[in-house]
Amino acid sequence: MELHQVDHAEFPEKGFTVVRGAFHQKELEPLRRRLEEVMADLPGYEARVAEAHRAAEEAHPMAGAPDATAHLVEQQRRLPELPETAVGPRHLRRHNRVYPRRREPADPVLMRQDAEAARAGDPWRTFDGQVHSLADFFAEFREPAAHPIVGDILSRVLAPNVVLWADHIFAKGAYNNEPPYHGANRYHQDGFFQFDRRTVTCWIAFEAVTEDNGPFHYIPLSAGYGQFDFDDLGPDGLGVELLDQEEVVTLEPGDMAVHDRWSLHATGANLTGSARRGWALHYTDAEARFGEFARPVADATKWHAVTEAGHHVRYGRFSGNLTWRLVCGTQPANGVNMPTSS
Ligand SMILES: O=C(O)CCC(=O)C(=O)O
Repeated sequence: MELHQVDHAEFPEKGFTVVRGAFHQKELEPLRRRLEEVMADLPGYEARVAEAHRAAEEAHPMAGAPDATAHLVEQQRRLPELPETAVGPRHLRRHNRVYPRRREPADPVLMRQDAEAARAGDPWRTFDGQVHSLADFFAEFREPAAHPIVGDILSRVLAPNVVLWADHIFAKGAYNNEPPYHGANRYHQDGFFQFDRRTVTCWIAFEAVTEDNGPFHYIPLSAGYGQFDFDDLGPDGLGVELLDQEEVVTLEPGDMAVHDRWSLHATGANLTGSARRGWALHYTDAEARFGEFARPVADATKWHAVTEAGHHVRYGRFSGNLTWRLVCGTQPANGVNMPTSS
């Protein structure tokens, strides 16, 4: 396994790249401060987001809509009971999921001591999870989401006209050992089946991402694989011949990892005593249509609506951010932000 410094000229071949030093430490300071406030009352913030989504869902009911994620939730629920096997020396597998193996086993004593110490101090140290839709609620996040450096890379690797449709923080607490992958995040493709055009994710590091605290693992597109159903890698999973081509990417604070929706990626566990956080921003081509395009269904746009207020409702549930903001180019006359005629 080698560490690579990649370059965006390689994006079409590899499906990922890193923009080194995309943001200065000073530029990230207002975001960090806002995050501390959000974390000081996370339930309050989550209730605010849920209320905004509920209001949009109630205004646009979709009676009889199927639950498009039920099968994934069910698979996830059963996973911890299923046996774990090795795939080569550095990966493990449970059922149809494959993930990086921890380099060292979790130490329960260390974890307990740290959790006790953290309770009175930094809440991020004990938080494994996500915080959603910050760009909807805070200018500190809205502005960098559409920063010229972000628009520049997206116009080169995605499309001339691009919208931000979702954003969230991914956090791994100190010594994280979250089941069912022991603190790792399993190999998956972002997929985003709700678009008929490409999407790209930008992930901005708040802390240095090292080999020890949850680095990205990418399998370049050029390794040769198809499209999966998100993290369902099928009965054969990923073989060692693909996993041997994995590249481990580390980041400095302010670096931005960028990947395509069909790039297979995972992250490792956090073996250190400090939190590791990144801000993931999901962008799509503003000319995309909103529907069920990457899975074969008879009527791809059934159960998908863009309301007059510009909210996106999918299978009766709110989808992505409240506002799908244009970050580069111009808003096309058709495409993903155009209200659905009813
Ligand atoms: O931060 C992580 O652990 C996962 C990030 C990820 O999978 C993504 O941004 O697509």
